[in-house]
Amino acid sequence: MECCILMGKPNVGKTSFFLSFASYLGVSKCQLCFRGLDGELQRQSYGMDIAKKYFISNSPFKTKDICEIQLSIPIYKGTQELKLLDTGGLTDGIHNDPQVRKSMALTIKNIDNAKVLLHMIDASNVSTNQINSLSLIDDQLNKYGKLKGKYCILANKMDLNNSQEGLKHLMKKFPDTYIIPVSALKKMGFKEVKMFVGRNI
Ligand SMILES: Nc1nc2c(ncn2[C@@H]2O[C@H](COP(=O)(O)OP(=O)(O)OP(=O)(O)O)[C@@H](O)[C@H]2O)c(=O)[nH]1
Ligand SMILES: [Mg+2]
Repeated sequence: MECCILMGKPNVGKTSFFLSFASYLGVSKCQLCFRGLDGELQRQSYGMDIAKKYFISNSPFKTKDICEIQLSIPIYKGTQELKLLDTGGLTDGIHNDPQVRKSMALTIKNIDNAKVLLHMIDASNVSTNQINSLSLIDDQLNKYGKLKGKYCILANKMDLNNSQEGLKHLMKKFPDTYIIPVSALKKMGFKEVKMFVGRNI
């Protein structure tokens, strides 16, 4: 089964989008598969609300494993099954925590195997100097994504005040990339993401 992967800096909202988008596509109870660095797969079932409570956090590096969910997405002649992958956040340079370094290595390995790449950026924080602000790793992901092809940017947190400014900045910085404004919190922009994934998977 083909994979679509969510990638980006920590705290940009990847897990929030992962769970909200799955519930938008009709998943009410999620069978999550966690794959650790040793490659071993663990399956667990959660109600969406419990999953949101356990796996979304305001502190960075909450997600360290690769988390999978199976989805069905409308395509031209019917529906297509795919795996959506949530990943640990990536940062610039070499992180001092070995667990975080392992998580980043796992993310990069999975990006390489995925067919569709969704690069999430926090539009409310592009010009600040926080863990989830736009930085060098975003340039690198953009370069890689464009080379690979089936790639777009999800500008998340569009429900926040300063995100419109952030979106303008992203459009200027990445003029030749398809950018979809979304809000994982308010389920905004999900139709466009569904169409993009459906076209490219
Ligand atoms: N206002 C707003 N907040 C959001 C949105 N999406 C996520 N957040 C908040 O951003 C914070 C980080 O969300 P996560 O989904 O855990 O982010 P992540 O990218 O998975 O982070 P890591 O697992 O650490 O890499 C949480 O406090 C979320 O509630 C959004 O669309 N709007
Ligand atoms: Mg996460």
